[in-house]
Amino acid sequence: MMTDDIDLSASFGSAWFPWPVFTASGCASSGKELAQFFPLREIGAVVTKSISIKARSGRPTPRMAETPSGMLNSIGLQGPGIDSFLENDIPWLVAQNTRIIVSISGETVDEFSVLARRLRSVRGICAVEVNISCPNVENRGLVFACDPEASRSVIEGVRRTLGGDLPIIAKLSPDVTDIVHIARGVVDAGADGLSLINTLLGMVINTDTLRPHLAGKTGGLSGPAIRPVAVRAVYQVHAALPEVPIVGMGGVRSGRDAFEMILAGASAVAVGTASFGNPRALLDIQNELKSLLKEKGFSSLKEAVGFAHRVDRTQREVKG
Ligand code: RRO
Repeated sequence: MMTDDIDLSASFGSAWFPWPVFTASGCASSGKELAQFFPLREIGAVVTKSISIKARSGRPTPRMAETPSGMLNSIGLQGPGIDSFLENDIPWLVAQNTRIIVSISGETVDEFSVLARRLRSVRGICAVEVNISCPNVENRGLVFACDPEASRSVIEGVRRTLGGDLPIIAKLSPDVTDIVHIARGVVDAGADGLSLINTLLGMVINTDTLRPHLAGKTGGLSGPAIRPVAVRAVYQVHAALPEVPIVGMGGVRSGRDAFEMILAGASAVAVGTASFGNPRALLDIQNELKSLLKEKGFSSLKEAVGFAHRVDRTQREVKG
């Protein structure tokens, strides 16, 4: 259990989180499995698997492939659909006394708004993550986050639907030429924060069968292999939009990795792939991050956010 002698809290719009480590959407479903290993209230938030309007069985198998320092997934938005999610998952999560960020995914701008409308009056939700960057869709035209106009339209629609009720965190793709341009657009459209980054589009070919390993052919690359890409994205976006809070994610598996994200400009960190190997990874990372912050002389996490951008680093350079 963490003590509160150092302020590790993070805010996204009107949502406040006492701890900075969140589940990465898709890697912990609605948290039931992780709850066997630690109380979910001890992490910052559970970010749910992106939910669609209708139940989806996802892509055909195989849906996973190992890669050097990472993995590919081709899940294809498997999930129960919003009705069942609101009936079963949300009440369970509320009972865990944790903070809930609901991730939503639609195939059209309208579908995102429909999902937002369903969430508007649900008690116990802190924020909505708008996943406009799933790589495992029918065609690249559906990856809204690869197109500045499409990204804006989705966020504008969700903002209009939600009014001022719930903070919006837009989840972006690294598979773009200029992520800062996309980030600016969604912030202008009403996003309160950003989740950086979703997985990178990748592929593995099986040299025995001579065919793509994944039934869906391509998949999303996650794990330590993508961490430098994530750190770069967080750094670039924080440099351009220093007031916009970022959930940094991509290959974080230690407190030191999380610290790197914070120094790049993240206000919170999400952990996904690492929890497959170590279900307690989120808590371990949170505890290690806290120790590192103290060791480097920070009295709060906020003080360290974006520290790598500062030119007057002399004091801590002496310490570290
Ligand atoms: O379900 C998925 O295949 C998936 C999603 Br929605 C996403 O946002 N990112 C990813 O790697 N996989």
